[in-house]
Amino acid sequence: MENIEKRIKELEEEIRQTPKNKATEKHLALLKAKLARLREERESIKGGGKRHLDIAIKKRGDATVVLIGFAGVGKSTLLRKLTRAEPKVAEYPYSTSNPQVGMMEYNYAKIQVMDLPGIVRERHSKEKIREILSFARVADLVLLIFDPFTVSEKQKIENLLTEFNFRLNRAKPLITIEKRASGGLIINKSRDCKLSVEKIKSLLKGLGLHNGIITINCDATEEDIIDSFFRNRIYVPAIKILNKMDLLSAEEVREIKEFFPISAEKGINLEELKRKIWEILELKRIYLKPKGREIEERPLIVKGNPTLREISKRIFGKEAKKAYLIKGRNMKREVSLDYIPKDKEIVEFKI
Ligand SMILES: Nc1nc2c(ncn2[C@@H]2O[C@H](COP(=O)(O)OP(=O)(O)OP(=O)(O)O)[C@@H](O)[C@H]2O)c(=O)[nH]1
Ligand SMILES: [Mg+2]
Repeated sequence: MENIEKRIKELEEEIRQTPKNKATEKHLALLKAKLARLREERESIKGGGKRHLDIAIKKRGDATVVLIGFAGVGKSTLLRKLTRAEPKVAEYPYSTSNPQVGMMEYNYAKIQVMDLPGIVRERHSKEKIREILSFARVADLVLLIFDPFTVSEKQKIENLLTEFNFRLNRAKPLITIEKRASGGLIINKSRDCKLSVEKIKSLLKGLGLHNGIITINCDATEEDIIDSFFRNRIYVPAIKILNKMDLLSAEEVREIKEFFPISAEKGINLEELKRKIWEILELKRIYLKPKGREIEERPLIVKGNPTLREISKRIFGKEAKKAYLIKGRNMKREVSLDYIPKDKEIVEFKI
């Protein structure tokens, strides 16, 4: 372990001291990739260590939203307001020591909300922070909560999340890396990719890959290639929230851009927040009409853009023969099973 630590320090130093220009680009890519590999190795050794929070939380409901933030910003207060859960809320920080969950009902969807212990840099070890954040691996959406006292430190939380492999609000890069036993490195890249073949090869060598096929179908960065190699990165959407907006003037709230302002305690903007959560989660209500009967009262909740074929398999365990959209009384139109229904559409299946 000490040895890895030492090599990491040496590499960091070498990267710092290398001038950044055209001539050194390739070498820097190699060093960066080597560093990423060592860091990964260090994590895998530490990951096997003892656990502090000995609990497991099952994913339930139609989607899971996780609240992350420094201690005392109001995460537990927000959980109480969004769900019927009653976690401890206290004036002193670090009041939540284990993850708490509640279920939020919105548009008939059941959205699991998970409140995590507040992160405190000075008080928590890296291992502890890793452990807290590891609960967010199941998240379909992360809410990064700040208050007026911590908003200037947003970068710290973002850096920690990046360090522990979260990639917020970023699409997964279209890169595949196939390892081979021999044959050297074969690079297939689309026009979008502006990295030179030489640089890509340096990165892969730094990662310890000397034989394989890499296919890049996006405007990839060096980090994207490193990320794709390790395969353990979590691509998840996030909303940055400024809580306790009641403590600020309207003018001050406006100045804090890119944050969604709320007051959990005073209940300000919470309906708007729920709507935003619903939109980002890409949830849809599909109303089913059994043949010859009334439309079912509770819709089926689906995530993303499934086709009618996929939906019929999910509810009947097999593919429907036909599907119809119902538009008002006596208005029934047959649609293809490849049709992707929109929110609130009414569907009748023939099975
Ligand atoms: N003024 C104001 N105070 C709030 C608001 N939301 C929460 N608080 C207060 O902030 C304090 C901390 O709230 P918690 O919900 O316990 O915060 P937490 O983020 O869960 O804290 P830890 O579990 O310690 O990380 C409490 O005194 C809350 O009453 C808000 O919208 N406005
Ligand atoms: Mg709490």
